[in-house]
Amino acid sequence: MLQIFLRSIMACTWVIFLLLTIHVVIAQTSTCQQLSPSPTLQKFVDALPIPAIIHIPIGRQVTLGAYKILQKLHRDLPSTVLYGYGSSQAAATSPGPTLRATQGIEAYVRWENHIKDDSHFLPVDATIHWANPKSGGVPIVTHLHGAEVESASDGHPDAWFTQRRETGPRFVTQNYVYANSQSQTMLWYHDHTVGITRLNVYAGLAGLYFIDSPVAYVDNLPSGAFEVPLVIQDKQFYANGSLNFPNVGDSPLIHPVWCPEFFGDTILVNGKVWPYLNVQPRLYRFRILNAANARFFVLSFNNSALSFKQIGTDGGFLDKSIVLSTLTIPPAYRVDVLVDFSSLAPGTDVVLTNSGPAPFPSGDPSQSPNGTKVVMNFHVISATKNAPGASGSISTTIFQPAPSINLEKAFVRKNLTLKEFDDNNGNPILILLSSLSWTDPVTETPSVGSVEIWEIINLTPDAHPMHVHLIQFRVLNQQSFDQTGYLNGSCTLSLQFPDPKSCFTENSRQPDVDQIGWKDTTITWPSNVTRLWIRFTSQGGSSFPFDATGGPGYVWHCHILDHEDNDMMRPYVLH
Ligand SMILES: *[C@@H]1O[C@H](CO)[C@@H](O)[C@H](O)[C@H]1NC(C)=O
Ligand SMILES: *[C@@H]1O[C@H](CO)[C@@H](O)[C@H](O)[C@H]1NC(C)=O
Ligand SMILES: *[C@@H]1O[C@H](CO)[C@@H](O)[C@H](O)[C@H]1NC(C)=O
Ligand SMILES: *[C@@H]1O[C@H](CO)[C@@H](O)[C@H](O)[C@H]1NC(C)=O
Ligand SMILES: *[C@@H]1O[C@H](CO)[C@@H](O)[C@H](O)[C@H]1NC(C)=O
Ligand SMILES: *[C@@H]1O[C@H](CO)[C@@H](O)[C@H](O)[C@H]1NC(C)=O
Ligand SMILES: [Cu+2]
Repeated sequence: MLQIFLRSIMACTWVIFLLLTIHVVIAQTSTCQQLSPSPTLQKFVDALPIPAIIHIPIGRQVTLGAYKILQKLHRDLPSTVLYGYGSSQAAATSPGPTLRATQGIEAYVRWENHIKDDSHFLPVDATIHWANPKSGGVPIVTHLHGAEVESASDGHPDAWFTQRRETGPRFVTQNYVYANSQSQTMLWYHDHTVGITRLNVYAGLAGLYFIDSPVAYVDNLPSGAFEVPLVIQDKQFYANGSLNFPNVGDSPLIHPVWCPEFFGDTILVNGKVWPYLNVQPRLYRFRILNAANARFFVLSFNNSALSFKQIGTDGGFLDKSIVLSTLTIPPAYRVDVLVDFSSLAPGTDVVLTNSGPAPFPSGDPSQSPNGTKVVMNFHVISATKNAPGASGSISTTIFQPAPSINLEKAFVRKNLTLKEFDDNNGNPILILLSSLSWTDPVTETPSVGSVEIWEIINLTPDAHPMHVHLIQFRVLNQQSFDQTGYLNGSCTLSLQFPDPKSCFTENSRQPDVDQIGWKDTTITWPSNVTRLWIRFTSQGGSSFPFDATGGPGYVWHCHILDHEDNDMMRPYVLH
């Protein structure tokens, strides 16, 4: 299949001179990443905004459109052109409004495209397989990340549509139905258009979606003003406020525009640059989302009196809470944490810091300038009221029991490699799953109700946050192997450690703390096999309340958006 891909690009004669080699050395500093620095902006001068909330009414459709907007992202930065979601042009924001649905009750959302631009305001790379509408305009299609949903409503990358009413080859409808048949949790919606997801999300097309449970699983959890969503992103700006994004690739003969990973020098939370939040000396619940294109955040406080008590992850509550001093949050992860400010005197400032290397985990210091090490400030003020949840007395025991995992009947998919292909200078030109490109025939065809183990074999130097649509999975384990030996054929992954012919260098290990619980996205570490336990049923084990075999099908992909756009995505369909 790779040969087919190569044959198709060989049609361009200049590529013949190109030798594709597997990445063995760290790529030289890329030209992609030498953007002019953002203007200097004072930190903690803007209050943290909270996106507007839309409660999806039972039985009635909500309409959300994508619009071109101007938004003030910092006190001293001129307004920025963005694409945002909203129920009208005037209401559109980035992040978009937070949708709140009820567990067990279908929600109806009509997605519209009101972006009238002739072409994208960010640089499209036409050498990447992308939507490329004949009549121009900006295609969009919205995916609800982590949702248990029929595929016609999943935001398939080829189900895009433009303001000019052109539609992609797998378009079915703009009227989506969300089953809300999974656990209570925080999902997020974002654009998923083939080949320009990185541009549409960077332009602003993302927002939160809660599935609220009528049952309180845990008593005394902070709510209302004390339950705060934090959507974290990195961006880079020109002095005039416009978004800066790479427009010359590292391998310009192959991809004139595309860059392997975008890292911005400025951190935004809920659409404001380095904001502050006034907090009372009490317990808070933060619902954190990493909505960055490629940056992994590793969060901590600059005050050892504080820690994170993690109670939930992508797919809902954890089995039991975990106290952590750092939170590792790759792109698309959600983390549900409690933070107790009650020991801090009014007037205290606590900074939420980031020490995540970029790229992850090797780290190129030039991609983590000082500004990226600061996320936001919490300014402690006097307590004004004593609402429920003010104390730290939250249960630490079972929140949501783990499923019983029976491996006997599980089908094991062994060939799911992540592989990077570089040019002569060691610059990545594409990264593939199972050495297949997006347009190759479907190879993952699980049956409804079956259980599979997906063994993801990372043959690249980077960690990739892998995401599977439709289901919540569990990370079973992970296991290091000798990548060089595997690639030169001197050992095999079909034999287990400690066989001398085995590439494995250890027994399998338990998931890392960021991989525990119900996940729809997980880190897959370099030179590791990461095994996912996937049950193709509703999260609780019963059947899907919709036909999961119909419609355009689903996808699985890397959630570094620059990778996803350049073929690190594969279709999958259920039977
Ligand atoms: C903002 O500045 C950049 C860099 O100088 C320029 O390319 C861009 O056209 C400007 N945008 C606007 C809206 O003026
Ligand atoms: C954390 O940073 C804030 C803002 O710079 C500062 O006021 C505070 O003293 C720092 N906390 C500690 C414990 O150093
Ligand atoms: C970044 O922060 C370090 C440590 O605080 C400081 O030494 C360095 O000068 C800063 N770099 C820039 C470019 O401001
Ligand atoms: C994995 O790929 C190898 C070589 O292409 C093939 O022989 C094997 O059958 C594949 N295994 C699975 C489980 O698909
Ligand atoms: C496998 O992943 C772990 C993190 O879980 C990492 O520390 C280790 O270095 C990786 N193994 C190899 C061989 O790189
Ligand atoms: C293959 O890689 C291993 C390292 O794992 C090395 O020891 C061995 O010499 C290599 N063999 C060849 C033929 O390159
Ligand atoms: Cu990736």
